[in-house]
Amino acid sequence: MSSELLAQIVASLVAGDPDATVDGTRQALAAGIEPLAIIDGGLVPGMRIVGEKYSTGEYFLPNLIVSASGMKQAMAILAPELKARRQHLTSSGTVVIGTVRGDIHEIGKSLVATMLAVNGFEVHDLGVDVPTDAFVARVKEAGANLVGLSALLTTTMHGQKDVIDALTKAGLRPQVKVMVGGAPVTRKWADDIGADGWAHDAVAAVDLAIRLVAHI
Ligand code: B1M
Repeated sequence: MSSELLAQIVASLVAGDPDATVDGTRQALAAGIEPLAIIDGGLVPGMRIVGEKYSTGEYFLPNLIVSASGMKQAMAILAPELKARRQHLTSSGTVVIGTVRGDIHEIGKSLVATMLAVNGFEVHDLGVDVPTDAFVARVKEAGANLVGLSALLTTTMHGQKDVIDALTKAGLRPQVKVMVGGAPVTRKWADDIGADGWAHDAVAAVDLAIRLVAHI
């Protein structure tokens, strides 16, 4: 019974049916399945399959967005349940992420944030148009070991360098890795501004994040 419900959740994510993901999550909770088991046995494997299909070109961006939305809605249902049971996800690392100052493009950054959360990162999503100092302050507050900087405009990309410089100035650079991304951002730009890594999409960002925190 419980494995069937979890399989349904996996299938709903792969099918890109957020309503079914939400229904399946509610049914699983009602059947007494622990929230962590729903995440580990339903949501995470489902999103992994979606990510793999995206990487191989079988799925496209809209598939990723729709499935991520289902995952996000399901996580919103499970978060208070986890809290009530005092269960915690094993954290792969703590990441502070946002779209840099002057830039309000949200979708790609949120996709990356969701995929990181799905893969066990504690994610502090600061949103869009984030002032440089806000990244620094939250890294200190959260004890983050990773910062993710998104920029979609050629005119705001330099905001990524500003954050890296500010982290250096605050003495935080040795304890935190920085990854950058966004449509105009390239590996060369990442190297030029002293970032630790660049990812071209949300799936690659998860792989990169895991590699970066392993080398701190
Ligand atoms: Co804007 N916009 N936009 N826009 N917009 C672009 C980026 C643009 C390329 C369109 C174009 O002209 N062809 C162009 C930029 C040109 C340039 O600088 N080279 C542009 C412009 C000019 C503007 C305005 C200046 C327009 C104006 O007002 N004159 C204005 C700027 C506002 C501002 O930010 N200050 C503006 C506004 C907007 C909207 C508000 C209307 C809207 C955003 C809505 C929202 O986010 N809530 C919008 C949109 C939707 C776009 C396009 C059409 C789509 C962006 C998107 O969401 N893509 C975009 C054209 C395009 O990119 N083809 C465009 C889907 C998303 C999933 O992909 O964000 O690339 P993306 O994220 C990917 C990867 O890049 C990567 O992973 C994601 C998932 O695969 N990634 C990371 C992203 N962040 C990452 C971080 C990482 C790692 C990977 O590590 C931390």
